[in-house]
Amino acid sequence: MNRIQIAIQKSGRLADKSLNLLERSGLHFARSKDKLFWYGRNLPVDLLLVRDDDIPRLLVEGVCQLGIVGENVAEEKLLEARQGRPEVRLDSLGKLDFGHCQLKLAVPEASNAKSIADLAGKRLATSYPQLTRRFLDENGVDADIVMLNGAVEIAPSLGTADAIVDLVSTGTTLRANHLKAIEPVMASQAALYRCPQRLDAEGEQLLDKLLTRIQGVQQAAE
Ligand code: PRT
Ligand code: ZN
Repeated sequence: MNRIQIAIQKSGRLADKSLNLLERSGLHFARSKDKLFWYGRNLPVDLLLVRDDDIPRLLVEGVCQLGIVGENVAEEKLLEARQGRPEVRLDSLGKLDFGHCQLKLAVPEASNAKSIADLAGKRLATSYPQLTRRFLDENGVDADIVMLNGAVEIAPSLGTADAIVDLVSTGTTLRANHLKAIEPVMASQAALYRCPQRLDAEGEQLLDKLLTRIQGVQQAAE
């Protein structure tokens, strides 16, 4: 049978907890310091260490069969992929109870805006243009989206945006930049996803076994 590849974040907020969950589920890998690929020692299951943004595509294309990524990233990338290919899917196998955060709409402390409706015709800076567009559409509001890959929270003080849609966990970053959250856009946490393609019988059996083990570790932690 073919080996199963699991994609996790190489470094960042989800990296350690993702690896830890897999190791506690009984997977042992031959670690290599710089490489992106760790070979599975005890099961035909290997690890791919990548940027979180790449994980949804690796799954959609079936390069990896399992992946751990924030729901915010999975949903954003899925909406993006669906523009060209409406049939694209990504199957969630469950939330993992770490990496909790909220995508929120925030405005300068001095702003009078109370909701998204007050931002009609304004500019919203975000790294999540798809989720932001969907939020605008759901609320029947038209506004311009300014896509930024980083430093979104300084856009209002630079004058490049009137509001931001960004991830918040403690709220420290918003406060430090004299911003206040006015509406939640999406709650997110790390989740386990699988590729939409069906594997051969042996592969599906191995996926089931892994899932059972991961759920066991999750329940033990509760
Ligand atoms: O290099 P790579 O592309 O893999 O990593 P990355 O820099 O894109 O992502 P990373 O490691 O920062 O975040 C990975 C995932 O962690 C995110 O996609 C979320 O699912 C989750 N997560 C949880 C967060 C936060 N909490 C979070 N607070 N991601 C980012 N933040 C940032 C936020 O963007 C803001 O700048 O932290 C700041 C706000 O934090 P507070 O505590 O000040 O509110
Ligand atoms: Zn990223």
